[in-house]
Amino acid sequence: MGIWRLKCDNGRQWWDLDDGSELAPGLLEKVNEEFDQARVDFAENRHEQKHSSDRFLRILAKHVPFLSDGNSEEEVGASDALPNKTHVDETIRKGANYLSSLQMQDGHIPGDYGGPMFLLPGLVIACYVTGTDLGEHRRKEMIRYLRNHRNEDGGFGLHIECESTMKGTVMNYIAMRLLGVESDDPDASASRKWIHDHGGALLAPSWAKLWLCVLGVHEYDALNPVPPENWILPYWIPIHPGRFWCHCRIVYLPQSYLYGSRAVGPITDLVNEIRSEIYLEAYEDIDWPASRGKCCPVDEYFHRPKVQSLFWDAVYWYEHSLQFPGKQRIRQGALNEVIKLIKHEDVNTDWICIGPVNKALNMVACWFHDPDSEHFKNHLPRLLDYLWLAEDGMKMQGYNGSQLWDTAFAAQAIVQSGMAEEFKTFLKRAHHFFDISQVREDTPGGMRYYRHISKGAWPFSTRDHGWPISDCSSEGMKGSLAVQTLPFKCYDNKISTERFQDCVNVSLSFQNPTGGWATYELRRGGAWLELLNPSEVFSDIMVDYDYVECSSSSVVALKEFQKLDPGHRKVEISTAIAKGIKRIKELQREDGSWYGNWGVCFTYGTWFGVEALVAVGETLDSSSELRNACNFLLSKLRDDGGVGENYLSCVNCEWNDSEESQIVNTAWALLSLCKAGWRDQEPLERMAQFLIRSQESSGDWPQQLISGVFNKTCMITYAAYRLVFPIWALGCYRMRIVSGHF
Ligand code: LAN
Repeated sequence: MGIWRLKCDNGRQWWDLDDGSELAPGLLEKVNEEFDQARVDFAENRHEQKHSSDRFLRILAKHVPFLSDGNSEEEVGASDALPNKTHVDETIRKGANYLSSLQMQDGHIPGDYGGPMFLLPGLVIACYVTGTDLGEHRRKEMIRYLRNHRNEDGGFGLHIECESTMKGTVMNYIAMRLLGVESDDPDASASRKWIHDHGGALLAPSWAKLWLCVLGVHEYDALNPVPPENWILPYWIPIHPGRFWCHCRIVYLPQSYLYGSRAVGPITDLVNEIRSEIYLEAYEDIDWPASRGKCCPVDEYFHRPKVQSLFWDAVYWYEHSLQFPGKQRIRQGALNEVIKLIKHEDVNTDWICIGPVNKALNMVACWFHDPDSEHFKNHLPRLLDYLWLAEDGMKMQGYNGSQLWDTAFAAQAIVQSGMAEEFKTFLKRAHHFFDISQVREDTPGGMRYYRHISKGAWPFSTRDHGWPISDCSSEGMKGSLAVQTLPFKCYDNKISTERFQDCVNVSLSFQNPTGGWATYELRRGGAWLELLNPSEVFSDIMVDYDYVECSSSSVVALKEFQKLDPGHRKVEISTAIAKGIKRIKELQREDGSWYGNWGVCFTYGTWFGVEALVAVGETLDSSSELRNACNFLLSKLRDDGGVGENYLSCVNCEWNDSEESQIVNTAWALLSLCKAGWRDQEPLERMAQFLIRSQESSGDWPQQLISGVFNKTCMITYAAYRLVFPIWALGCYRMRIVSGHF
């Protein structure tokens, strides 16, 4: 018997099974007993509470502290009691102590970043095809995860809270089978039945079909082509993939390699069995070309417009019917270019890759290119960076973690509560993490590899990953500045003004001519490109749009920077801020809210909108936008003092009430109202009471509904939000009271 431990190295985090030999006698058994109890509790309740609560992390934090000198804070004695009797201080203190107990050696806050249900199968297929063995202990936990997240109707959704879809079900059925679940196992039988009842795997969406082809359970003739030749078109052509949103282009990059070389893994007995299991007809009798472009209606969020179908007809004709001398040579040239781009991405992310989808695809593409190469082998250790263990099993995360993002929020939350002095050890460690995570160089080759500059940026996860993001850079800068400008010294290594200037340089370079900020790059193409969005299940993936979150973080960070170094690029920064605010106001909806693109949903977007307006000095008296935003939030307040929306807000782009009030939504709303300076204390006090009441005795808050999203349809877990945002909101509420605001 071993013990699962969370390991960490400069932001890199991974779960491993240890022998636990250094632990006190009996501890290993105790921890494993608690793990088992957490597993049983989850499994028993899995159809009601689909979200795991990171209980393994809690159990470890309690029994085997992550820091060798312990994670507890030095006691400084209680600060002055507040004028009202709300226990605000106590709640914050307990929450922040619990938060400190989670902090890792390098200063980052770890947490579950799972949620999407289409990622683990990609990794499982990649491992199967390439003959990679991640070990029995991981295989077992992955099967547990799949069994736990099968819906009652037998299928799997796109994410943990989603109703069953063909994509989710086919991919996860195959994953189960490859991991060793027999075809007559009850879970496997139930999901196979779902597939059959809904028309069979011929109706799987396009990204799933590509994986099926690689595994050898689907035929490439049935795909809309993904020709690698796109990559050797001149860049001025508007459909050059270098113009697409980085995630989109970088997913289609390895896809085009696999498609262009018709890569198929070894056809084993198991592959033959799967062939016979997932279709309504015998594999040999299927008319593959006739199924091209078909998709199960339950999966279809984005309905393919006619113009796109015509486009695919033309490309299919090029691929299959047009013959001319040199066609093969062009293909080979394109494949060479594509593998060069894939390797550039691998090397410059230290083989982490920008995200989970291209991680698995790149790995498999490199294996087909040269299975014995060092380059391929370098992919293997980095697989572990994506795997997270919790009581629901082992999952593949949406990124290699959310380390920088969560830590930057956590630091700001504590500083803004006015209780920084009590938590200076925590803040000092967090600052260390900011220091080591800033990206210090541009990627070599720059635009030759379609890469924007990155020197000075902060990433979402770790420096090794290194892709710059507008709002992560800004939150990284805000977090660092918040700690570094405290009235007492709270850092070992000061981040120099030049390094902040580098960050400002990236930030300014990210601003679109519209005045808004997108995610990783400037917007490089027209919104009309969305007509060619080939993925049936995701929306808004073709180009990088202006987002309220990215724009707001950027504006606020620039404003903060001005306080540090007012003379630096003074006019440029002021102009950027003014244009940014204008754009943020354009993005506001009539009802006063902002749509949240990366969090669920309107409470999230509105929090960012409000932060930006407040940062530039707008007030409730001067700004109708701010008043409207506050009125919107207050209109959602319920009798219990909470606010709550569920993920359908993101999908339908309109407010959708959750059954229960949500801690995270309430925290965003309270935070916004406090920042905006709302003067009537009564509703704020009710919200604060809701948060205080909801806290658990450990200091943590319960995990409720999923709170992150991407591309409108897929939800993603932010485990730290349930802890960081109540602390932050109560902290700001506290400061309102302390400053006699009400
Ligand atoms: C993320 C995670 C972080 C997120 C924020 C920084 C919170 C946001 O403000 C900007 C967008 C960003 C960087 C973001 C974009 C989309 C990502 C990368 C993800 C949600 C994590 C996973 C997702 C990625 C696209 C998943 C793979 C799926 C595809 C459709 C390619």
